[in-house]
Amino acid sequence: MAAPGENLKINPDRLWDSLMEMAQIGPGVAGGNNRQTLTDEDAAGRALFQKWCEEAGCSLGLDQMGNMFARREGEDPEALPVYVGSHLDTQPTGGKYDGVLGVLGGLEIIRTLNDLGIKTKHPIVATNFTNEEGTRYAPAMLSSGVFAGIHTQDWAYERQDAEGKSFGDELKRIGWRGEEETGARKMHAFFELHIEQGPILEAENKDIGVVTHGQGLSWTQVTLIGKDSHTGSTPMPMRRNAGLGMARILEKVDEIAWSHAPHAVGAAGHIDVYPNSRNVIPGKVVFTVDFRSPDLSVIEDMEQRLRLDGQTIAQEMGLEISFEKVGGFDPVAFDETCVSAVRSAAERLGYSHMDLISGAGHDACWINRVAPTAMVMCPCVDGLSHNEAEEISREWAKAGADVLLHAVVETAEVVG
Ligand code: HGY
Ligand code: MN
Ligand code: MN
Repeated sequence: MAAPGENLKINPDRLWDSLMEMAQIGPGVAGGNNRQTLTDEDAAGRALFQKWCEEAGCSLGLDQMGNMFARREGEDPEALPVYVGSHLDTQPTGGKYDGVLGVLGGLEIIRTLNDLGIKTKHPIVATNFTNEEGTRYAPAMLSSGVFAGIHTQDWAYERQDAEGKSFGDELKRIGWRGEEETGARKMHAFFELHIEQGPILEAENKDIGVVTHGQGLSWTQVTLIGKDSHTGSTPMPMRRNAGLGMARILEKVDEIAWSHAPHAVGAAGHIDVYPNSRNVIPGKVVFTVDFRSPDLSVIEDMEQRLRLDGQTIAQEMGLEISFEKVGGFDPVAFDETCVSAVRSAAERLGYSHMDLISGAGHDACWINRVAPTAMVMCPCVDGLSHNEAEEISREWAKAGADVLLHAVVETAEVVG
């Protein structure tokens, strides 16, 4: 496939302006975003994305998981499209770029090709996957997971948020449940532009991460049952303190992850304490342990040790313990042809680059099961993400979107 000329570039100001306009929807309290999936804010962000795509001449598709597809026609309507996208939903204290850069980077490609009157053999489809974050509804990457046949749609519809509202009901309530069968679409290839969400690219002074692999993820929800009792009048030997049990288990989680240094990581970000009253010993805690590693055998070892150590601690303290696997995927190796298109684009455009393993999970990790897939990453300041202070430079956004443009256009094959 002929590579595009090095002068083919996106419009960086237009991309940046779109990022800043989208960031106005579902603002956080500290400069970032709280546009959680299937909220009214999510609906508003979707509507803005749809408006922009229609203005760019795209035809819009929507599947039964709310995944959005904005199609720019190719010269060969029978050719499978090249998809390019990510997610618009954010963490409760999320940044302006996580996911959004990939969705609006896809739109910017379509806008740029329109400006230049460039035609491609394969159609190009800008994409927004529902509920990548997995915060309001576990697991993460839920809708790309249904699209790739990992989860059934019925199971996904039954997921409940902390208030007991189901995914299916909320998707319908915000009016973004489509008719298309989820996963019926076939892809020629899929590309996702994403901020690194880690410190490597900035530390190595590289503009572009050529993502060859994605590390695997494991989410185990742990429930500990003790006994609510008075924090003042209950003698220490009589306490069944589920909160203390959790603290001891989380110490073990840290120890287990460190035992597989330097690549493994482990922590708990979700913790519910009941009754969560200042003068009641917690009788119940529910928390989710997030383990990750590029090596599947390391993930399996960490999961096993969590269960063994958790049972020992619970037994010693007279607590009941149960475990539920609530999310996870194996380490991912992306498609070599697509990865090479990313790498050669960075070289052609003169952007510093390095191969990278993605530390975070992404929709691309599931789509990689059903189509040749690769990712482009750009640095973020101090490697910070899932924090309202998440920041990138205009130059990094431009470099990432330029490389994405070249990889997509090369794969979609310019004609005429
Ligand atoms: O959890 C993840 O890695 C992604 O940010 N959802
Ligand atoms: Mn993301
Ligand atoms: Mn995220």
